[in-house]
Amino acid sequence: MKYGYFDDKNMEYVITTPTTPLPWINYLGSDEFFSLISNTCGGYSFYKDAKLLRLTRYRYNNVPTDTGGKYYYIKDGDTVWNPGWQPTKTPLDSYECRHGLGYSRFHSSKNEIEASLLCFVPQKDSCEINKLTLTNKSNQAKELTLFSFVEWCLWNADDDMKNFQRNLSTGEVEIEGSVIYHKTEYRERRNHYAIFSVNSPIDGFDTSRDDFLGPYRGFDSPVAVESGKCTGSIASGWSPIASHEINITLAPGESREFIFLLGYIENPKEEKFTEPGIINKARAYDLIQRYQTSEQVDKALADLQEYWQKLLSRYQVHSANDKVNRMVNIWNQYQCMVTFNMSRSASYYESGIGRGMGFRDSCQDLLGFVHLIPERARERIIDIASTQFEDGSAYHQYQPLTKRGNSDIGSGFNDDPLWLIACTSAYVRETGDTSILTETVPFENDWDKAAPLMEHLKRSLNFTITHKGPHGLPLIGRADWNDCLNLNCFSEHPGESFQTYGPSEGPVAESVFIAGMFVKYGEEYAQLAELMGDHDEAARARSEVATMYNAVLNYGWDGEWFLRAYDAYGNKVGSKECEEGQIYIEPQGFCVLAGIGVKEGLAQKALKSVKEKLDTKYGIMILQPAYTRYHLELGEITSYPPGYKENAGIFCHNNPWVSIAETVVGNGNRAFEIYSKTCPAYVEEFSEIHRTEPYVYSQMIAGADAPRHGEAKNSWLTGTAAWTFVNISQYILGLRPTHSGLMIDPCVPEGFGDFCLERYYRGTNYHIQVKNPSNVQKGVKEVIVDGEVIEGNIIPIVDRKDVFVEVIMG
Ligand code: BGC
Ligand code: IFM
Repeated sequence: MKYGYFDDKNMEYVITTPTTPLPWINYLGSDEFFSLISNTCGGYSFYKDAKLLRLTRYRYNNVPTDTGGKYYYIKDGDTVWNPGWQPTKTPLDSYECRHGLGYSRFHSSKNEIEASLLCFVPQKDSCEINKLTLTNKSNQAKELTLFSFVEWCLWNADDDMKNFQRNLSTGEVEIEGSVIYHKTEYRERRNHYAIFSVNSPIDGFDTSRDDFLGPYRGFDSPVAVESGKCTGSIASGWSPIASHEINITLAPGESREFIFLLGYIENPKEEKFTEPGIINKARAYDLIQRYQTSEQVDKALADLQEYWQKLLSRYQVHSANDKVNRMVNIWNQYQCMVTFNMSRSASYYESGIGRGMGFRDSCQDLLGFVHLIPERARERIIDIASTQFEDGSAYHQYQPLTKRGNSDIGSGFNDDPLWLIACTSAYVRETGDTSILTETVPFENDWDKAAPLMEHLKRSLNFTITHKGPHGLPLIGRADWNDCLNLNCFSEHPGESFQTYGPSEGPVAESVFIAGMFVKYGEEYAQLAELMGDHDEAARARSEVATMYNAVLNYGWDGEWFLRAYDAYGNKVGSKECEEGQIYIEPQGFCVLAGIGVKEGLAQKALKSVKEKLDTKYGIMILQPAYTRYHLELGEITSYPPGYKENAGIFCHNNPWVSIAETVVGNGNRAFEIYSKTCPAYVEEFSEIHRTEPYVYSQMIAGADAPRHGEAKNSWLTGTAAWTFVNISQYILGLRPTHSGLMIDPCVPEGFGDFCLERYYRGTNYHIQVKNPSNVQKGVKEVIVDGEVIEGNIIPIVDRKDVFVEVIMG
């Protein structure tokens, strides 16, 4: 069952009922000012950092769900309704929500009044624009009262939820004309404030939540709205809000438009404070002036749409498969941008106050983003590397505003260092910009400890080399990619369970997954060393890779599949010898995509085992059999009920690894089958089971052991976005950036047909036509570049604006 449909022409998902199984959200903003907005106008806004600079309040865990947002109440006689249905939930005569790229639109109607609400964050300004148009479709004049509503968050969203003894006394506002200023904290030299304004005269306002709502009332029944009149309250402590009241008369057929603006204003550091508590409004005036008219707003929206069009044009496919086209050309790339911006900080499943930017997460997000805005990817790599420790290990997370490592969480996830090689390699293959490798980057944000980025990568590599266990496999530390596989949590060092031990000192848990990563990214590191002319270093890395490869073959193979790990006692994890958790997906996917066991015939076996033991109609599960009881020696993974999350859920993130692995062994049918099982455009058909947004990936789908098999959770912020884009764009459609050009090596299902790719790469537009006359799954017979047949399948880098390529598979 569907709750809407894709409008590919407008690059929108159109939701046709407000009662979707879960809130279906969109992200507004792509640089510094962001808003989350649901299909019923729920959500919140923040500047740069969802924890530290939160503009509006949102309550997770609320009942009913998704309460709190930017609301417009329309009072038409005794009827009060909202264009987004919530919070009054007055039944609407019509409703539609269109989530587009960086904007959302609502069209709804009630009693012959039509409302159209457009919400977006313009490109260049730190604000969200809400343009509301009301039209009288009846043949009588209508008297309406419009009320706007936002609830301010007192900036630090974490403190805002906890520190009531202080916060209920700090709130301050100011009103001037139609502009409501939120000034809490201004007097303590924060030098920032927020505004909520409208481009028309107002007939009233409220800034105290209690006065607007009335005692014991919720957002669904504000007393001010019910009585048709704001109270003119000036918030002093408690909970400041901003609400405008506008009385409107609409003649039959008449429309009126209102432009609301929620803005963040920060005075530059060097600017002296005026009197305490007196804000400098000049910047607010300036900002408001830029969005006074419909023309200004329409122009800003058109600029935003053009921006997206241009960005997405960097990779486009035209094939006979509409679902692939839609995901590749629009939604998958869009989600990659959102994950790049948010990492794992703010979604409807990440509260914005918990996790900031993940080291591992951000490195992976970059793999799906780097072709869009390489300059921002470059900056991000430097930021991430700046949090690395001198020994190559890394803070697991950092805060976006301060860009400092999070010492509460610390380090010890032993896969982290290698992801830095992965993203740097992707960046250099995309751009050819080797200058990043010589750029001086601090360790732990301390410029007294700084070294060229290439040295950071070397330390990443060496961290694995110097942290191996008795089987010559990498020590897992606190965990590897699988955060919940905590093999050292039961150790000889109670109370110190999160340390990374050397083999002689204590626990010896080892990870086959990190070994797979080392083989892949060790080779990519060697290529970077070669680019830098350091052939000895490349040879050293390759010899370490060969050693690791052999360690995997000797100690990481279980007979029919790759082992997952050795626990702290040296016992196998993910082996047929185990009672539960006999096979895990991660090493099958990663070892094979790294090329391990392909020539030995083990890769094919491992993939066969995945199909037999882990596959379901909704995707591939992370492990089987699910753990039915808690295992102290395995940690958090066994804390989940069977079928959820890391305990046998379908962890979407590693499905593309297996799909890529299938392309490595040339199995296009299976690679595509895996791709399509979790692909939103396919999953849309059964949205009532899947429940999360059908236009983006979720982190997890409940596995076969779960009562709600097929139900997804944790939509939007997941490495699935980047890895799926890598899979479909680079491996299935097969266009892969290398240091010497674009490799074309598709691996498609039978019957996929011919297709075209448009790719902007290193200053050139490549127009690539792939023909598959013999309907093969893999294999390139001929590549013709601007009329000339070339050797091999790497389309060279040229100094021309356009290059036309014909590729014949066979
Ligand atoms: C959570 C896991 C989650 C992981 C993500 C853990 O603390 O319990 O469920 O997947 O963090 O980093
Ligand atoms: O790898 C992690 C990721 O960093 C955060 N989400 C869960 C994944 C698997 O544990």
